[in-house]
Amino acid sequence: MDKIVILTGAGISAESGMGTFRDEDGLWARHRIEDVATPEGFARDPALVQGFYNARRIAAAQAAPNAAHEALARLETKWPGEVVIVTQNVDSLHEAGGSQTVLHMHGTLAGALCSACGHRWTAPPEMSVGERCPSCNAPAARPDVVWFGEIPYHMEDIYTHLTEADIFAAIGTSGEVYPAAAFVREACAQGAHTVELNLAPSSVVSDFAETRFGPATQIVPDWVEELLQQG
Ligand code: BV8
Ligand code: ZN
Repeated sequence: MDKIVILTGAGISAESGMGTFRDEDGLWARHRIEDVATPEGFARDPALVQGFYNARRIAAAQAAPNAAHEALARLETKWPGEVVIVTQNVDSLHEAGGSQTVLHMHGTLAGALCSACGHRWTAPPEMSVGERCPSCNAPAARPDVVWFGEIPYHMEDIYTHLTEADIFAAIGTSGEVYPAAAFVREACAQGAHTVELNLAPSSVVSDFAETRFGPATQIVPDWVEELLQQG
């Protein structure tokens, strides 16, 4: 039975009130990427970076999954084949919407990581500068997110899923960040049918066989219902 692999980005969480990155009022409009989403930026100004992630962690904890998250959970439950979500998002809205198989390639706001010993634990709502690691006690705690220049998580599993995909969909992502933006080419090279569901054409829209434009809370449930009708 057909395997469906779905890449999601900030756009799927936009209607849950979460900021996107590159839309005009997006997160990056207020911060330079280099200052808040790189290891160098964290070393330079840990208070700015912890503050940036604390604000997003608190906002994410108060956000609710939207009809697009819930439609993907319905697809996973009702589709006879495997459904895998690979998300660039660091919020937990896919899980809150009922999805079981979610790979967070850029990490999660809910996670904390010790840069001294590699220990991982559930982050407090707000992390402070010099937060101590519960395992080695070093003042080396950081958000467990993947910054620019760092290796994304689950890459081996993701490439395996891409080789096995019969359908590859990208939802709510601008196709600006690699290696995620190149997943469609991997899937296409393996014969998958590729579809982009987005508010506006992404930077890699020409790599997709099919495109559907509109707000995710409208076009994702429609797409899922059509798939489930086909069976
Ligand atoms: C790596 C951290 C090596 C957590 C993030 C030059 C050329 C090419 C690549 C590079 C280069 N120089 C450097 C690189 C590599 C670099 C990169 O890609 N840079 C870019 C800027 C050029 N990448 C890396 O460093 C990555 N690591 O490459 O390691 C490697 C390579 C291969 C294999 C192994 C190792 C690490 C990248 C991770 C960076 N961390 N986040 C956090 O703070 O969140 S990236 C950040 O951007 C978020 O994770 C976010 O998810 C991600 C992508 O953004 P989008 O999700 O797409 O969001 P965006 O705002 O851009 O777009 C929103 C879209 O939604 C829009 O299209 C909009 O139209 C749409 N939308 C809006 N509203 C709605 C909607 N759609 C539907 N409905 C709506 N209502
Ligand atoms: Zn430690």
